[in-house]
Amino acid sequence: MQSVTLQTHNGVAVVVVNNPPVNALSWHVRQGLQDSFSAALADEAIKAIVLRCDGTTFIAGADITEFGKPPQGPDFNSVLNMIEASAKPVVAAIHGTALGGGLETALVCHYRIAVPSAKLGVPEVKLGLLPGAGGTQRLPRVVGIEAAATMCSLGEPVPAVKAEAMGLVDRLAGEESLAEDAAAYARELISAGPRPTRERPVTGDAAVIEQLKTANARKWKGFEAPYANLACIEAATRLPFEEGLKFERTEFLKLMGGSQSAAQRHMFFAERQAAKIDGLAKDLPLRNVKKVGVIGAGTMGGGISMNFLAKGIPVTIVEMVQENLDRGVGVIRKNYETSAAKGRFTTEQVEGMMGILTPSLSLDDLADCDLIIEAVYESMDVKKDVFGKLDTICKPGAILASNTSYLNIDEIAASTSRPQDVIGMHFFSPANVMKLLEVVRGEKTADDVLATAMALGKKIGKVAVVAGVCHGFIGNRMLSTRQAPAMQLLLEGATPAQIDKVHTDFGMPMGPFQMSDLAGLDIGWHRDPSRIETIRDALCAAGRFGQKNRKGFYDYDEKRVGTPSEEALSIIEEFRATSNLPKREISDQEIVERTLYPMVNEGYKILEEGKAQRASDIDVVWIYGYGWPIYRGGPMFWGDLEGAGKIVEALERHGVKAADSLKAKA
Ligand code: T1G
Repeated sequence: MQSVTLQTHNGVAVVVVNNPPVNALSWHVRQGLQDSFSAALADEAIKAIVLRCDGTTFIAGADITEFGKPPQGPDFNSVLNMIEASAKPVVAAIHGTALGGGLETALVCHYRIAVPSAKLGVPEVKLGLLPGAGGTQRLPRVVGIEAAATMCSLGEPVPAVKAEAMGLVDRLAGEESLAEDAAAYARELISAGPRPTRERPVTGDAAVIEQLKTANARKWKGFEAPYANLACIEAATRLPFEEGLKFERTEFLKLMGGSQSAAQRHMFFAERQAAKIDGLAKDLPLRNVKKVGVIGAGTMGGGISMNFLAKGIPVTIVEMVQENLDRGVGVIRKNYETSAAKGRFTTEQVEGMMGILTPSLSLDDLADCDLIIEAVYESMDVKKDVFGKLDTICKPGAILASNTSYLNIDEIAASTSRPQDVIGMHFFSPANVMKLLEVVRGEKTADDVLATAMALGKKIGKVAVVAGVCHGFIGNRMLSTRQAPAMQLLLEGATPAQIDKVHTDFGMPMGPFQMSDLAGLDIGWHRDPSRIETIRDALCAAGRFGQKNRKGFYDYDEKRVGTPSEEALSIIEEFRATSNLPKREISDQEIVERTLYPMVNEGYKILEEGKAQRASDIDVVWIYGYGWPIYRGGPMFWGDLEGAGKIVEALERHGVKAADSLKAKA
């Protein structure tokens, strides 16, 4: 199949790229562009050239699958320089998403025409990269420093209408007449005189560069690429074009050769791979979910409901007590109104979403729902009781899902006469914010139920991952392997702040003790202050429950900002003394080995037991469920970078049994 074809219509050449699914600039596309433009430039009869794409989108970037492999086909920059040097006007006709190398290709065309629905952007920063084909030098010359710096460092696309206002697009085409409008525009340009060249001046105020750094300091903590992008923009403000290109090239190669880009590119594909269910026919008919029932209007039930309402899917939310139902509905409205105040929704949209929420005090009102998700108290007895009732109430074919975070889905399914319709849909708190959804496949879960839950997860904006039935599924099971050693390290002399700092320096949003304070130390506490068997017991006995009452491992101010607590440290010290363990200096490296390596080890066990489909799914769970720094690529990717041998040696030195598959890798 020809990736690029050249057609000519009375004096105007049309170069058409056709490389599904996103017209990536694979080597054969670059070859085709080079051949087609050479031919068009050499043909006297051709007076102007249009570059456009078949399929759903204009070129969406370099072919990421080619990175890290030996280069093939013509060099991207040489193809771009040929286009830009053309003596004949070249028009880029844009639809879909002109991204990365795609936008860079459009930038070397002299003019750009786009349909209103198109988007243009340079998302390379999200891959730990920067536009490496002149984008950081051409953009500031077309749209000015402010827009170029923002586009490159944040990586968000710009809608065509805004792009036209910014001068990134010269003309808007009819939504259905791009090809014709582009050809007409090209014909117009034949006699339009000199074309814009790369030597345009860079305009705008470079102050935006520091402003972006200040505004995004937290978000960019640990990341290299945003700063490299801004360095290139800054270079464009003071270097001649050719020098700027060289600067950009150097910065690009630094990023391309680094571990952060490798990690973020790994995650680009990992996130897409997670949506695939091995062994299932791709076109399996899904169950139609038009109406959702949610049981429980607490934090989870409310958050879960919001995901569906925001996508226009009606929800019936059921509580047992009017007061709890009213509170839950009130929290949903308040959350939407808060988002509306930030401009995320209009008030009409808020009313629209609230309008398709039906509060109820009776499970019977779930009879016509296609999917019911229970988010009731985390007790097997309670869940079995609820599923038993659902079995009699819900219509045949309804999907019965539990939001349990670790209980056995098979056991829950056994309390119904339809285990094939039972599945786990484990949302992460806050459920309307966190992107991860663990879809827990029971022994008897039907394939179409699994496929429907995964597709629905994507539809409501989640990153869904298939998990097998085991205690804690994937994420919480690995999390628990970190908690015990973290507590043990306190007994041996480390402080909560030291251990948490190792984790936040690593790039986690918070460490084990900050997380415990957030969740609440009294979760699962036996409530007997005289029974003190663990450090948590000791803290709870002293009334230190965590953020909820502003004292846990840390003290918290009214903004919930934590600071080390003398009282907590003395309680820990007192408890530590009863364990007659000698107090010793503990290195940060030992904390990594004893709290992060066991998580990698557990990931290998999860794969051995078939509770995750692939290692990259485990990475997806940790990045989208727990905020693992994406520039490290997830626990399994990071474990490979650390080295299996190094991990096995450390685990065994600390008395932890290494998984067979991890040892085999070592
Ligand atoms: N290269 C290779 N494959 C790609 C690809 C790419 N750039 N983009 C998407 N795919 C695959 C993807 O893996 C999936 O494969 C299928 O296409 C559909 O993707 C020099 C160095 C364009 C908005 O970062 O943002 O240019 O799973 O599921 O939801 O300066 O894909 O079907 O086998 O995402 O409709 C810069 C990345 C590259 C854009 C479409 N460009 N892509 O979204 O489909 S670096 C990007 C996207 C660069 C230059 C630099 C999205 C999309 P499969 P999809 P979608």
